Amino acid sequence: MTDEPTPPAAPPGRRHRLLRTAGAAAVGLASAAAALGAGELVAYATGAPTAPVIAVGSAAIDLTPTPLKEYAVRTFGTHDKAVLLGGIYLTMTLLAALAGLLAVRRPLAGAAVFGAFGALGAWAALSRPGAAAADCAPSIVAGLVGATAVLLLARLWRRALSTAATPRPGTAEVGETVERPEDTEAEVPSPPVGLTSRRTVLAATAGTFTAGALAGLGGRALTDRRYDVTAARDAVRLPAPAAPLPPLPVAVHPNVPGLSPFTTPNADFYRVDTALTIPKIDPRDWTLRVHGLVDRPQLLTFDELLREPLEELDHTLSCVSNEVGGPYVGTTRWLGAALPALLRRAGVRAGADQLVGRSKDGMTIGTPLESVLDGRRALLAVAMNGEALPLAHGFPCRSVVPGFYGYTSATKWLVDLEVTTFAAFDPYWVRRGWDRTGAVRTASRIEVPAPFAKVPAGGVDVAGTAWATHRGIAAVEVRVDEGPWQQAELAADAGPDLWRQWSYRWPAATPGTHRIEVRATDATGAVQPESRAAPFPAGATGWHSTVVTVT
Ligand SMILES: Nc1nc2c(c(=O)[nH]1)N[C@H]1C(S)=C(S)[C@@H](COP(=O)(O)O)O[C@H]1N2
Ligand SMILES: [Mo]
Repeated sequence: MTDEPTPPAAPPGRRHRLLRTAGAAAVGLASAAAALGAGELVAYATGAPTAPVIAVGSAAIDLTPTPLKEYAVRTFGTHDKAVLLGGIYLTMTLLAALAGLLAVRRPLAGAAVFGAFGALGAWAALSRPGAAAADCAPSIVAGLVGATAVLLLARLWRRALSTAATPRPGTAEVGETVERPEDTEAEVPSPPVGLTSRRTVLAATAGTFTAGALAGLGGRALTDRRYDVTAARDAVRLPAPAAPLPPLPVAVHPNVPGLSPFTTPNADFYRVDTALTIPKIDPRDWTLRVHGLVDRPQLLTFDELLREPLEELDHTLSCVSNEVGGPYVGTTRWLGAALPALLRRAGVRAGADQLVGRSKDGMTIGTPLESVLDGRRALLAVAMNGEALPLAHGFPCRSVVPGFYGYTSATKWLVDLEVTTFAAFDPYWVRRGWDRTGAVRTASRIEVPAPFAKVPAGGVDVAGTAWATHRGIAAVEVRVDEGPWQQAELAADAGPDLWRQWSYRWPAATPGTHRIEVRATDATGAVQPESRAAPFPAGATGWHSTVVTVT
């Protein structure tokens, strides 16, 4: 046992100041909870995208400069939205605490912070494409509730402090600090001594916080339920295709363990979009407007769309943001109405060269019109892999045009098609510097062996996928440690709109670390270039490689 002296107790003044700071921060946090809770409740009437945090987050996504957005997609992948929302909540927590500190000294200034927040949210909600005037209501109510809460709580707080600062004989409990006059902030005018106890103000602060949190969670749950369309999706009866495709031949897959399946299950299909909340569209309310440079504008309901002769299309969709070797690519069997037939019915006028799809949430995606009409199979898709489109993949209808990255062809939650010109309109991503054509670049990736795998010497199965959507893959080559290129064996060809899987049996003789590289040749004879390009602005280039250890 050491004989240490007991440390001196913290001077009562400092402990008191600490408590006072924490309390003031709590006043700010409770007011913020009340504000957000009120906002979520009002969003029940105006829809989930109008809730303050979602509105601000959506505006933030649209305002994020392209390099930062690329960084976020690269670093956080499909978790980028969770990271953004987490960042917003964290920032708001800090600012709310600061607003509380401000409010106990200058109540009106604290209230003004909440007013400013409300105004920011209102502006964000009104700036969303297709916003209605009422969409600012959740944020305005949130601002007012936050400002009121902080005024009331700060007042209680100041009363409690001044009560404590003026001890009456016998009122201080054992161990309770009695504030000395020099601790009182000079700028705080002493309100009249009331009977407000610390217990009252703590209860009021905690109560406000709890009520706000419950209102927020409850409001969000109610809103989700009110706009839920899963039942409507389950009720969709998909008509049989007019000309069904035969099943894909088994031989499209080299049957190497660990290689991804040829057709991507819906649940594993990559998701890339800017939607913080998935647009909820009831097919009974859905219409598709076709207009612009056409002779006969069209308006289709979902029932009318389903009465069109439906076609199946096996197709590999990929994202321009996919890095070399990356996961943002998938293959599916779409079902939908022929897009070229619909455009012909509308009567495309001479001079038009761009087809712009608009989504319910205001995304705009532009495709070269001549490609849509050049004989390729382009669809207004309603199903993937025999199921109505999953909500995250565009229910009830999206466009699909083989040969183009998603950002120039595959509008999810599609509600409007405009025939126009490239000169007249820049879609969302083009305005942010991306290539306006967005044709898929040839890509290939090694999936087996896994990176840094340890493999026994002998015959090692190397396998992967390659795609040059709408051109098709003619060859895949593999080389080890920059030796001579070897032809990989291509699995069966299911058509140019699909990826092609490949395998190569590598006679791995030398133990140690080896680097395997892959490159593909598309059906035009163009070999994938070695030079690395980042996804921005027209898609990544370069050879994928993987490092393995032979034991
Ligand atoms: N409404 C809407 N449609 C969209 C997008 C979007 O952000 N909003 N992203 C596009 C992009 S960049 C890609 S790669 C594909 C991805 O489709 P998926 O999420 O079904 O895989 O959708 C496209 N369609
Ligand atoms: Mo994309």
